[in-house]
Amino acid sequence: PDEHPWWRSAVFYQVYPRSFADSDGDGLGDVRGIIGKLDYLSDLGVDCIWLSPIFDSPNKDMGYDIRDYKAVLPEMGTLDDVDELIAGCHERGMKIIMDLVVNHTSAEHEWFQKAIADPDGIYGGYYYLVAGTEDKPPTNWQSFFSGSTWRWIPEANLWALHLFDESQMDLNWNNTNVRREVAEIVQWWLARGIDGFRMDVINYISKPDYLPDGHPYVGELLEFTGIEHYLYGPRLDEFLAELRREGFTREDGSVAVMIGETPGIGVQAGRLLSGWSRKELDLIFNFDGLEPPGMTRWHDYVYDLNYLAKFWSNYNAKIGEGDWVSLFVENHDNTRMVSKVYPDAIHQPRTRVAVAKLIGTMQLTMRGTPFVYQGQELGAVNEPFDSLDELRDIESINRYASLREMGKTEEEVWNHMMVGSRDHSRTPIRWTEDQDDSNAWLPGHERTPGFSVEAQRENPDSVYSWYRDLIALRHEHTALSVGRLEVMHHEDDVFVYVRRDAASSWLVELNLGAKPRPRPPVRAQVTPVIGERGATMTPWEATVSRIRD
Ligand code: ISL
Repeated sequence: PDEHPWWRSAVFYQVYPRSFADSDGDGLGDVRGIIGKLDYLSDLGVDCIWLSPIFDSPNKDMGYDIRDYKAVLPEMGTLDDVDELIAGCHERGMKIIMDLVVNHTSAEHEWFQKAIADPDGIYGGYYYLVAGTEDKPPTNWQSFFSGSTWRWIPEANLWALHLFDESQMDLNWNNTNVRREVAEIVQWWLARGIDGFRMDVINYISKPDYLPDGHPYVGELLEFTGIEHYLYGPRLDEFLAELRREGFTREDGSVAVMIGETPGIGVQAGRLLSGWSRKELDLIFNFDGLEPPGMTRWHDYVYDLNYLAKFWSNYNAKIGEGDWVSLFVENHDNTRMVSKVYPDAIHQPRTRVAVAKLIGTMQLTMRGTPFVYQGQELGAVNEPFDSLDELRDIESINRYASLREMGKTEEEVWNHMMVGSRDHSRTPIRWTEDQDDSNAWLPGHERTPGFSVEAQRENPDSVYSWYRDLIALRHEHTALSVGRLEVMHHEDDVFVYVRRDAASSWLVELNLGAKPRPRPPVRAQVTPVIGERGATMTPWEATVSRIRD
């Protein structure tokens, strides 16, 4: 293989466009807003932007329900704006990838509209349309966003499959036309200069032709009845390899980066999907680091960073030369890690800063490719929402309704929402101290002084400055990105490791807890470069030091 393809040492940054930057003040972030912040991203040290969907969409699932893959949502901009955005990234030496959401389309996509108008025609084969009667869905499958995976389409007298919301219709990848269309969409965007894609729930695309019931026990275990039929479907490897060849390969033979969002895929299955010799994906997102075993995003518990330390170091120990790890702690589907680790962070700005720096340090000095989610570099915390009518996410709204139907009290369900709602990480980025978001599509109330971009850029002790300095250090010294990882010590919240290559060696010392701890002795001579290094490790301390051999 390529010794180290560019994406191994890159720092990715996820932009959630509707909440990133709003250039025209209409309450919705837009493409011109992002263009206006490219210098910000470049100063931070971002190598590649991942743009959550900006395509034409009815926005039932905030753009993860695409109506037209080759058009931009008018409120977000135009294709010309996107061309300018791509050029702006490339001018600054950054790359940019988009979100490929092709497990499903919006029900408003013309393919689906044509399919239900003429189920026997070409487009009828694009989806899972099953004949039957309205009282009996074809299988017992449960959708991710509550209720059955089957929607009754009265005008066609058919059932249609949706693993997510009832407005997100699953494409039938066994159909060759579907696969050809997807490859063509990818080629079309590559021709515009896009450097690759993050591929939404891509491990779910292969399903059997005939869909059987899900096993009730499997459903109970994983919460989603039926999942064993598509979590790693029969033709998944074939479809990914084909898409790599037909879609992602450019005329000159180079391949645009393919990053799979792969919920439920563990370390070894992940290697089958992304090991270099497999010629399928380049990287996968393994979600097991976000919650310890037995926990989900909806459980109310305090996240222990020792778990993440073990998860990332064990992950590296289990893989081979042709495999690589993606390092992420947040995205637009998860609550803020600072709040998971320290729930009262919103009221304790100093601890909030320390915890945010600690998390960032582990993510940016561990072996793997970091994906920073917008706001992480500002120490963003969960949003103190007041009531249900402030929430926008379809998953939360559906879940709220179904838990109320099951007899839970309003208070119970609201507390549950405040634990796991995806809206926590979707409020607008605060660029200035006095920014007025009152007309935003999802307004935030969190207004702690000193946490806006404006304030943090001027403050050398801010979370922002810490991220910027760390990323710069990582760029300067390849030991910190692609170098070896040696765990020296992990006990009583103290996690110490070395990153090393032929050019330099680094010591990372982390106190993953709220108590001061003695610093484990180090034999080599070390000079702290990021953070301070006293005899005792302060609560939540993070230090990166150069080792002089
Ligand atoms: O929703 C889940 C469980 O509650 C997740 O496991 C889910 O499968 C995963 O987060 C998928 O997310 C992606 O696809 C969704 C979209 O809503 C998310 O925003 C996107 O990241 C459907 O397109």
